[in-house]
Amino acid sequence: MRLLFSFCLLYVSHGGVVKAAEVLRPRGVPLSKASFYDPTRDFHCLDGSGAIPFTYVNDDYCDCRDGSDEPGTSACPNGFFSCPNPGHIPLSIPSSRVNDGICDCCDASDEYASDANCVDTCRELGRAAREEAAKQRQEKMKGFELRKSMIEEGRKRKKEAEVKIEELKTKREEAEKIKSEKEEIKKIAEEPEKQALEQYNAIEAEKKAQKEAEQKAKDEAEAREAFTHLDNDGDGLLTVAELQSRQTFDTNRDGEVSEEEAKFYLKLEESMDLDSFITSGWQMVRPVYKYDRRMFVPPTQEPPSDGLEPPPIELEEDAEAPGDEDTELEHLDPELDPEDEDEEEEEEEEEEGLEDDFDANGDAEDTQNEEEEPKYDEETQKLVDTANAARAEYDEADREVRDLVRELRSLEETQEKDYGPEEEFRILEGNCFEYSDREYIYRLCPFDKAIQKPKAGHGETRLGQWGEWSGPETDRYSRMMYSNGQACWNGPTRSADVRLTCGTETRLMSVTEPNRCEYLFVMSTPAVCSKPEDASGDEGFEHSHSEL
Ligand code: MAN
Repeated sequence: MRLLFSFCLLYVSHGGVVKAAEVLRPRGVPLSKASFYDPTRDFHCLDGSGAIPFTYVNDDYCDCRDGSDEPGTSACPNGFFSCPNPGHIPLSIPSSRVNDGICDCCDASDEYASDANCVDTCRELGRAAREEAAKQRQEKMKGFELRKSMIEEGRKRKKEAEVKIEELKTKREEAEKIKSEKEEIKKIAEEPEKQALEQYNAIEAEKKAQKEAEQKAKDEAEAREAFTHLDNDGDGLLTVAELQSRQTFDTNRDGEVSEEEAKFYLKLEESMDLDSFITSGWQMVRPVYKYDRRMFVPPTQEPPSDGLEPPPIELEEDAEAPGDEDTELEHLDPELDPEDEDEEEEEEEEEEGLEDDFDANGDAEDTQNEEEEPKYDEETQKLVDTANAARAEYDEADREVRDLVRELRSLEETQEKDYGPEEEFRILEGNCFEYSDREYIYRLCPFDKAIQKPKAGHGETRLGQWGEWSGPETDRYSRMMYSNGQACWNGPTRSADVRLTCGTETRLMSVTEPNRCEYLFVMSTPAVCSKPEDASGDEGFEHSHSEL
């Protein structure tokens, strides 16, 4: 049996001095376990499963259950071989790879008894790895420096916001004071205005009621007069025959008043008494009756205005040949009021001598439709103006208070957010970062929202609103959760998990959707860069990892 030893050089740091040392240990034993392999004593299996003479170590026969007696051979299926890899990082490989013809260790130590022509590449690989590590360390250091300025800026902004909040509070107090003063002035101005308006409205209502009563009496008198005129036999009843005796009611202009035509004006009854005529009959009879009467005004009086349109029934019939189907009575519904509002107004205006309101083309001028502002007497108007001015000033003061309250609330909400233990994330607020993949543009606005926008147009989809820091307990500020996004079809509401990694700029590195409607954003930012563990220089790399 032959012990397979390898001589290994080790750099040890002692009192800050680095010097080389030789450590003799069996093949495949890592430096950290060298002390367990003492050739002057029996070997104790590392799992405590037994002890064997030291000569049994690496004798190509597996004695220990954990394979620790065969670190340099492939005898134990569960053993491990350590490549010393001088110039690079030591590597542990399963012992089954020892002498299997494949080069696993960069120093070729795993293929000491095979035909594989392994070449030692550890120095080149080690140099490249050290260069890469140094580069990364520099980046990390740069990120760490940037983080410091983010902290500084974040703290500055926090202070500024605090100052601003105090300023706004003072302003709000002043604005509230002004508002209550204006409210008082408004109340004082509104009291006499209210009284004057009540008085004014009472007078107006009275005038209106009076006018209406007069109008009603006038209408009634007209109705009575017409009734008397139409009631040929003076028996107090208008009959079908009486109406048939008057061409006025020949609605379809066929030369005779049919029973149907006559009944239409009697609400489909045989006759109508004076009371019914006043309350409902006159309303239907009036347009044709008045039009007809006007046709017979004596020539000395002004003929009906050329431009004055007859009531619609008459007009249609005038324009069409007698017996025209459209004028047949079946189209007339006694429930329908043959006289519409405009016609009524027209009549009244005529009677009141307002014909001048019709222009040369016979069109009514707009004046009648204009809603006129109520005209108050001078004193009431003055009170209304004063109250209006006071209301306007109060509204302005009220708006001022509301604006300040809104601004204050939004600032206070910002202050309540957790921008990291050292305010390092605060400056990200108000900025948005984008990432594009084949199909979508993703936008992350830290402490606000995450958005997905299809490149093919359409609207944006809300993936989530700022929720909380969601990293593990030991590293809470490494992940952000944006939740309560738009509901997913037949699924949960969308959410975005944002993982933060150290980088020299804040940017989105990738966005994926590992589960439907659950998005994973990876964002680099200096805000999470910690101080590199060993920033003293390249040697540090060798101190901890290299065996020469
Ligand atoms: C949209 C996008 C996708 C999502 C589906 C779910 O197409 O928001 O990311 O997976 O909806 O229906």
